[in-house]
Amino acid sequence: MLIKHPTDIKSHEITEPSVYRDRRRFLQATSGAALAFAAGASGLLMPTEAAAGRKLDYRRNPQLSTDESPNSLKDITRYNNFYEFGTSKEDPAKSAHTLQTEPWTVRVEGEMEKPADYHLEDLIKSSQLEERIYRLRCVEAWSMVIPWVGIPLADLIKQFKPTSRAKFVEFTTLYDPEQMPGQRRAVLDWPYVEGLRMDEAMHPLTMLAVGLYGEVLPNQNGAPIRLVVPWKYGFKSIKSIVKIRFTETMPKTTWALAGPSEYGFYANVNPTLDHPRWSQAKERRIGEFLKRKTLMFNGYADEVAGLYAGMDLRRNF
Ligand SMILES: Nc1nc2c(c(=O)[nH]1)N[C@H]1C(S)=C(S)[C@@H](COP(=O)(O)O)O[C@H]1N2
Ligand SMILES: [Mo]
Repeated sequence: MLIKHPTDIKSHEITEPSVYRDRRRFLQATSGAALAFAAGASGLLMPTEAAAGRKLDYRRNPQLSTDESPNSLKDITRYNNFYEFGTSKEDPAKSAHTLQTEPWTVRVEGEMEKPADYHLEDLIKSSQLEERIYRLRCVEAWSMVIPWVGIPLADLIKQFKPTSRAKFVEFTTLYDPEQMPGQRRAVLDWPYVEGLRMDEAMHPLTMLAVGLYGEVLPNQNGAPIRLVVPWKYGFKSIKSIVKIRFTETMPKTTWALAGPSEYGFYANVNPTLDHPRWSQAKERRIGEFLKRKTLMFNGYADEVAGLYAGMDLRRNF
């Protein structure tokens, strides 16, 4: 991302609408089934069992979903940014199988009542899973539409009871060069860190995703739990989270450290503010030929513009 310009689309990335329609029908038939994480909690699953692809029990949230057609499962799982598994878009799909996602523990600490380690299944069980179809706009000027399954981050934060000193939330990805071979190269300052202001983290659109297309997240998409913040550039949506920390001061985030003039803390999608090396005015929807205009806050301005009232977005980029 730091070094490359928007990459060109390859033929295998073209969306196949027929595949998508079949998938929808399949999901309608199965989405009521209570499966997946309940089984994990009862101890029936061996730690080595591949989790990706297990069906999730969730309810749709059409109010918070775009009615644009989602990209194909193929696009979403074969064109990824996940530098822990390599810097090219094809690397994560090839290499992320070495990540062990069960069992998985998330450390929650910092400015809060009772710092603790949480089993992933317990975090998931504490809230109703929802499907929300969101646009994802990468800072590299491509975009996708993805049907996530996850939990509102606000639900969890309320349970964690942060103190009044908590102004930001910091997220950290697993650091384990054995499982994440990309971490053996110093392309970024590992582990990957991201952060949100508390009001951004509490916004109803912000979610922690544990699935997509109705099934447990594929490793390359950030299994077993990743952030999704649809009005910000894709790099804010940190994958494979092992730590959530409430802080008083603004977290030092990986991309802002790597290139402070190119990537800011806020990283709100903004077509009027170009990246120093390329325009942000347009984007290529993966699977489409012609570019489309990028929308302010990735099209979520009605919902989120108020968070930044009175702020200079050219300075706070
Ligand atoms: N840990 C980690 N999280 C990450 C990244 C990464 O390299 N490492 N890449 C980011 C970028 S640049 C994008 S665009 C999105 C891509 O998410 P997707 O592959 O699920 O579409 O993940 C983000 N989260
Ligand atoms: Mo990105």
